[in-house]
Amino acid sequence: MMSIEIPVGLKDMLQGYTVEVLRRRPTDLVEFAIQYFTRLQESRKHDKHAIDSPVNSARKGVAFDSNSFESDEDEDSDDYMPPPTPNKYSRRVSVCAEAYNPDDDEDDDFEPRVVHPKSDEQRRRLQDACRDILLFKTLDQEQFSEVLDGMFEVLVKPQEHIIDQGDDGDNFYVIERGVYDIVVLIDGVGKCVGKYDNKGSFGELALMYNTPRAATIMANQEGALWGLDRATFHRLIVKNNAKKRKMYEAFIECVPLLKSLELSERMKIVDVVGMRVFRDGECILTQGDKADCFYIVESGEVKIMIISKVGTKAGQQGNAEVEIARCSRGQYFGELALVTNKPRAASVYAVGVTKCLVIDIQAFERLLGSCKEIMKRNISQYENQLVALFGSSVDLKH
Ligand code: 1OR
Ligand code: 1OR
Repeated sequence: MMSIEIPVGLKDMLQGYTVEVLRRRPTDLVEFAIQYFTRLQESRKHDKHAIDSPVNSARKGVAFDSNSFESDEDEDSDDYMPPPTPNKYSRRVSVCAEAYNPDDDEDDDFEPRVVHPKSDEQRRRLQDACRDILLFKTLDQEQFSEVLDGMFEVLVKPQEHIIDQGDDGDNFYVIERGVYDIVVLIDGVGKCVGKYDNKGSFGELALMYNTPRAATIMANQEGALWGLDRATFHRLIVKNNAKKRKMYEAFIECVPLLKSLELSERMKIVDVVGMRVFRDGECILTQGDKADCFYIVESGEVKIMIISKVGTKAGQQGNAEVEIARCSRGQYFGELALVTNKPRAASVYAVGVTKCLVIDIQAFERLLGSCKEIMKRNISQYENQLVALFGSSVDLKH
């Protein structure tokens, strides 16, 4: 009997192509095949390059579920064959074409996906860590699930530099746990300008604007992060930013607080804002809590309530929430705690369904620094109003 030897990798390669054809349903199969295999070749070159970098290979090493896939050794060997084109159901790790260029129409027809398979337990932890990530808040379900597929776990040691200021950007990171210092060189000296405390994300700027890393991020203790590679970040987040700019441009133009900023500065705010929708009566923030973000009302209304000591019928003192102000479209709240570095001075509730733009504290510091004077002026008005409204009998909790 004649035996035909099937070259190693052929089956995977054709299977990958077939899966993409079924997923994309291109009209021209030959044209699609040319694009597909060109990308595969590019991604293989890129992959080999990435493996050369110790940082990248370390990052990848921890990302993989050791039971289910080939090791870095396999990738390094000369026989290394690119894994099948990734899709949601693929069990193998795939790293695909590098930069997504939003102006390149071809990319719309063919967008290879990066999938890092995860155990149920990893996926649950990842979902928890990503729940409040503002950059993901304007993605649709499908885009969000692609982001989750593309993320890989990174374990870090105390003092480890996850990012060094001045480097090129490789990944975007979401924090699962750990405390991280933000260090910026000021007159040649590294100064800690802030911290991430067991939540948040970093590393988006170099990837969004193709600039060197703007800060060093250093682990204070042992921690866990989820990384997203540059190409996937571009394809999903940067592409979504164009849509976000269109959606919020007109609104952001008419926010009085932001009037003094340049258009480009306002657009940078749009790039990093998240959108949250609150139900009628839902608590948006609570008096006394630690603050990590700032809000602008896009539609609906919020009421601001403080806990005040009131006399009861029996002549005893009790605590009651008293409404002190409302904010509607274009107005902001949640700045006081960020400016004064104190806990939230009041609680805020939605009145009717309310949509708010949300800006995290680091972006607030970075992008709204020049608006702080306006905020401070308004804050001094709060105190005057307070005295006018309640006289001296009001007891703010702090
Ligand atoms: P990146 O890709 O530039 C460093 O890599 C990351 O640090 C950056 O993205 C942000 O995600 C994050 N200025 C610049 N980048 C910051 C800052 C920051 N904070 C966090 N990052 N400032 C500190 C604000 C508290 C302003 C410093 C002058
Ligand atoms: P935050 O970060 O402290 C609660 O979180 C937010 O409620 C606060 O920022 C402000 O945005 C807002 N008048 C108007 N708005 C207020 C006031 C206020 N206090 C807090 N917020 N006050 C005057 C009452 C007539 C109270 C001043 C302490």
